[in-house]
Amino acid sequence: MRILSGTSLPNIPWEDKPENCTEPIWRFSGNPIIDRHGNKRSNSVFNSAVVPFKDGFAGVFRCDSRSISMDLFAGFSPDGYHWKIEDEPIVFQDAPTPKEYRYDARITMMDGKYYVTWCNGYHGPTIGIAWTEDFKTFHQLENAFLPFNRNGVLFPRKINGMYVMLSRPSDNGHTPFGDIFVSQSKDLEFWGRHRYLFGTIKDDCSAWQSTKVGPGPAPIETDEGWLLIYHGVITTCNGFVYRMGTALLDLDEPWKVKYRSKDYLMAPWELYECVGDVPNVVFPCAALTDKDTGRIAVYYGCADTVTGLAFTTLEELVRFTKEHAL
Ligand code: BMA
Repeated sequence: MRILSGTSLPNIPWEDKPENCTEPIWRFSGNPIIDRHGNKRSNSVFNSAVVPFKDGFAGVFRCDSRSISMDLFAGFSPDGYHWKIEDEPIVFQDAPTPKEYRYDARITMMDGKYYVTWCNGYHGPTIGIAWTEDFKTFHQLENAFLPFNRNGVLFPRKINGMYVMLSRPSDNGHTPFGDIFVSQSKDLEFWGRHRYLFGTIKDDCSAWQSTKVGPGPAPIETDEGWLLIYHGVITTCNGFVYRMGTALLDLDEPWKVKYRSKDYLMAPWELYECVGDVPNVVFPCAALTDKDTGRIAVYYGCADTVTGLAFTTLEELVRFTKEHAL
């Protein structure tokens, strides 16, 4: 079992699995790694993306302000645990549409550039795309889709000559539905060949993903297929509850699902995941990988308030996905 994309990352944040742990993924003992006071005016820091950058790490962070506006901020870290987030939001160059709100970034490394995708306000939520080489200057491209759409996530390489992106068409509110689609583009501007990937499971064989599902971090290329970590939502008498699941997709035709988890991978169990501005949310947006060891570090938003880190391996996730498949 091997990770095919990405690089060696000997400095990946890591803690060994605790001896008494029987889960396929385990939380960093120092969680949350970023509290709500991540920068000068932040009310909360969550649903953020990080990547290896130079000798350390860089990221694009969702910091909701104390007036409760949503925007994206660059941040840097020497070790992946301690983050310095800028106080001023990212200014996107050549933005094709006026700035409204921005949230829930993902970052994909491709052809020496870092591509950022996020939920971009334009008469409702849609998918914004930009690229940067230094996390200082960001060049914005056209929005990928018509509103309403959320959770735009790029694959880390072209597939059969095409850029490929996952997304989740939505509504202009708190969307009580949602299936994942795969779209293709020759130039990162015009998107088409939309294919259905997978949707909700309505019966109680997998009720944690009965309301909506959405892609998380950029898919990880492995010799078992594209490994996708995603979020699944159920509607309860207390509102939505967000959990994580996994799937393995065909490498050449990534709209074909090989396996998809029936049980959830991770659920809001810890206090900082259950108590916050939006209770009971774990929302994965980034995964660092080390090609040599198969180690994976997942960054996820906790209760729409703080940022958590969890550890797993390729072997754990593939075994989990296959053994607990639908
Ligand atoms: C979604 C987005 C996410 C958020 C989630 C739970 O619609 O707003 O940013 O984490 O709801 O509140």
